[in-house]
Amino acid sequence: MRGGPRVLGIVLAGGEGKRLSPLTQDRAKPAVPFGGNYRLVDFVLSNLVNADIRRIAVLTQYKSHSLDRHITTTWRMSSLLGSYVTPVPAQQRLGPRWFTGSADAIYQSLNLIYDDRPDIVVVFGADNVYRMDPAQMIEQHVASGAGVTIAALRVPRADATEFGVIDAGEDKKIRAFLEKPADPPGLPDSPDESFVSMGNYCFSTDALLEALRADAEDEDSVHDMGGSIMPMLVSTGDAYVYDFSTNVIPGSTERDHGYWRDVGTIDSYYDAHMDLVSVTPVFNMYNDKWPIYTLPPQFPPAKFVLGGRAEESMVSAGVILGGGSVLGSVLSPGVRMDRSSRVEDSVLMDGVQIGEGAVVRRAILDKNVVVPPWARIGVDEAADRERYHVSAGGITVLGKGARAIV
Ligand code: ADQ
Repeated sequence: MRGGPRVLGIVLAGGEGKRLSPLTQDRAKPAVPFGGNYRLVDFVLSNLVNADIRRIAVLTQYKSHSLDRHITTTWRMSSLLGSYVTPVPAQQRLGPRWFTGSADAIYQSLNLIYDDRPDIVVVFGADNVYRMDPAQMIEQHVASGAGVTIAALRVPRADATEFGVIDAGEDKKIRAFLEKPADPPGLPDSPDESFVSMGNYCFSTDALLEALRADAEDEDSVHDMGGSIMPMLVSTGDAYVYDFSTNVIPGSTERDHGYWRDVGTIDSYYDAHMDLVSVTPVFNMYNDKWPIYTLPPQFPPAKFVLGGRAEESMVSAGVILGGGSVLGSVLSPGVRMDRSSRVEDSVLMDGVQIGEGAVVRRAILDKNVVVPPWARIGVDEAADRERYHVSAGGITVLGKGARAIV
């Protein structure tokens, strides 16, 4: 942030993302492709970079190869200007053990903070789809003198069991923080909603260092940001809440104001894509006043021949529709479709091939999946359940490189 405090960004990107399996079978959750061209981690990195936070460490651990490759190729910054986005793998700096939790990931990487000497450290998760201007949260943090400020939003109370639930006063001071409670408390003005943490934190450097050191000495701790560090800082009266609904994004409208999605399950990941291809999506990927950056592969433009057509869909570069038809779907770079094939309400990742006469409905096909001629996916749910992964919501998923059965 120009002229303001010196800010270091730490992005927690070591999550395993079990509930997104098979999409996370051989990649970390932040590396899961999204919206044709992007990976999930591009959202948080774009948010930070758009706010002029350009010194960022991305802490990785689980199956990090494709995440690491994506960050080093896409997010190369000019070191001449003192900017960097660097993936930091778990290095066992403090002995022969991997990160035991997200707080331990930062504790084991404290050298990054010592080297950078920031005034403020923003610690953000890497798994969510949203636009946020972190500078507005930092401004509140500095003005309040808090040790930590936690970004939060309202969700239906029934969904709050998956989150850190916050009870805050009018003065924004957090009175209680319950990590993933079985019975989340509702809000006084809205009993069916809870105020939950987005997993994005803004720390004064000293408060972060002190909390991490105390946590490291506690043998009973699970060394988790939400499970250990937040309750500790709340108990010392040092934690404040930042209400995400007050965050203003240039070019955003009433429709997508406050949009934030945890795409942690196949069904939520699928629904977020169906929103993108709807006629009036809630989330506007095309808002170029707050761009979401990535580096798409080099491909010629999409090509439609032999009657190939697409409606209500996003079609990336390098796609060739050689006679097939597409409705309500996202086609990533390099997808091929042959004569008389049909794809509806589906997400096709890079290099998927759809053979002549094949039908694909309500499906997610990971990279390089091959659907041979006349195969059927998403047509007979019982048959799909025997052959493929089918989500609770009935979405058929084929993992990377799989070949559909005819
Ligand atoms: P969860 O998302 O369940 O809850 P977690 O699994 O720790 O928490 O993931 C948070 C972020 O940390 C993710 O970006 C993940 O990739 C990363 N991460 C997890 N383990 C890591 C490790 N060992 N090393 C590096 N990175 C790691 C959290 C908070 C809740 C909050 C929700 C909002 O704990 O309070 O409500 O995020 O989604």
